[in-house]
Amino acid sequence: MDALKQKFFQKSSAIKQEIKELLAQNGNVLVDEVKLNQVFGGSRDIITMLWEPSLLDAQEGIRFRGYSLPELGEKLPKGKGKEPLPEGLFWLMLVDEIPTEAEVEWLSDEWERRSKVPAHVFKVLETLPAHTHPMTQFSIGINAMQTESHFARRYSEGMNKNDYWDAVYEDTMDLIARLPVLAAYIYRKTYHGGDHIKADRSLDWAANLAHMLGVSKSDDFKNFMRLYMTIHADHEGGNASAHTMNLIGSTLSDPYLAFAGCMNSLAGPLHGLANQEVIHWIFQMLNKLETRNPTKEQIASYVESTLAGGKVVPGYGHAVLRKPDPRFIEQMRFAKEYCPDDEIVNVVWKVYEVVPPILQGLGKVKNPWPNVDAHSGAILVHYGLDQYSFYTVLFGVSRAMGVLAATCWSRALGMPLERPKSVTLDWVKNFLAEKQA
Ligand code: HAX
Repeated sequence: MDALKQKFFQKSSAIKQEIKELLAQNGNVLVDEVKLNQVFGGSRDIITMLWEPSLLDAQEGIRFRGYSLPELGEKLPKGKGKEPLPEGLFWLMLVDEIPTEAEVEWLSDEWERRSKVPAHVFKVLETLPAHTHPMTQFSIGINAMQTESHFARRYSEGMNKNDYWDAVYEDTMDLIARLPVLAAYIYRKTYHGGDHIKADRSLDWAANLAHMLGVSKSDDFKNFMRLYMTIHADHEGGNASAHTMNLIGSTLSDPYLAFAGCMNSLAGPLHGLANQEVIHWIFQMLNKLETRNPTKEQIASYVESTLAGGKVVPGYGHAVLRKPDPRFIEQMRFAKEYCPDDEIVNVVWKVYEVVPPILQGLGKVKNPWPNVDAHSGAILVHYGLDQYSFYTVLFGVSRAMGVLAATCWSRALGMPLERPKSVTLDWVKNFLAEKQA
């Protein structure tokens, strides 16, 4: 058993026991109450799930095992690069420890060792029409890889429930290892006529993805990919994609099937697809205004026309956050260092000055500030990755780390089938009538 797996087993066994004792004493303690507004309003804020890798604070933003993004920037190993390695974040999310440089190097090698995608997956992708959206291809590719699931095979052979964590750990490691290869294959197939680039075994996980995409040979792009993969990795458990993962996983569907579902959820424009929508919206605006350097007044009038058209301003707002997203700020920090003069990056910064007061003025938007998706596209365009339909795939590769780490925990802790309660409108009316009586 590898050292990470052993560490995870020891920690999760101890915490399983701790939870048992905690619930024996406190199982009936009330942690929340549900209002009708929440029943009709997308279940906002209702506490219903345990999710170990990260926790989101409405004001502060995301913390991974207690660490903010700037803190992670200081503490996580950086290997040969200048930004924290996502391998280190995965280690932290899984076992709640900041790894050493040597541990992270081991994980890079381990993922490289597990990275072979079976040939039939590529064959399946080749049968799809050329215009198939990259997220659809990604989801189909993940489903096609399910033939390799340790969990599915061992379950069908009668696996003991005490061993679920072991099979899920193996699937987690394989899947994370293979996703960059799958993503790069989809990118090169869709936009570069199938001119694929071989992995560079000397590179870490994110840098190798940057290499296989083949849009820029610069070390800066590798650094951006390391940062990108780190900041998108997890956003607690209630967001749509993570929750989908949790829900599907709770049926003991294997991690491949659950992760494909997770990606289908990420592919919605109110969620992960917003990163594609943002850059699409920016280029539409620049084309309409026939300038690459719009004034704030021009941007404001374009925002107004978006709203008047009954559409949302992509990249702005959030279901939980009430401040500018620290993931946006981290990307801004990167862009200020690496590409401060890029014209699209500068448009993103100008949009940041213009949009919040307009959304605030509507009086209904709870969070007028930018989210993670408002910035990423401009930096990708800077490095030559301007096929924005591909952007959510990159988000998905990163998100695998958080949701799969959480799935390891769910199976190790023996979490049951997820099954919240729904009601009908008649039920609500009767409930209110009885309450009044
Ligand atoms: N532009 C215009 N209107 C917006 C808005 C925006 N960016 N954000 C919210 N609103 C509107 C809502 O559509 C809603 O209007 P109605 O009452 O007319 O339906 C009203 O303001 C209240 O919404 P809210 O409570 O502030 O926001 P929600 O929790 O309902 O929704 C969303 C959160 C992220 C879906 C929303 O802010 C939005 O649509 N933003 C734009 C799309 C986007 O950037 N999504 C990515 C979010 C982050 C993420 O998941 N990344 O992957």
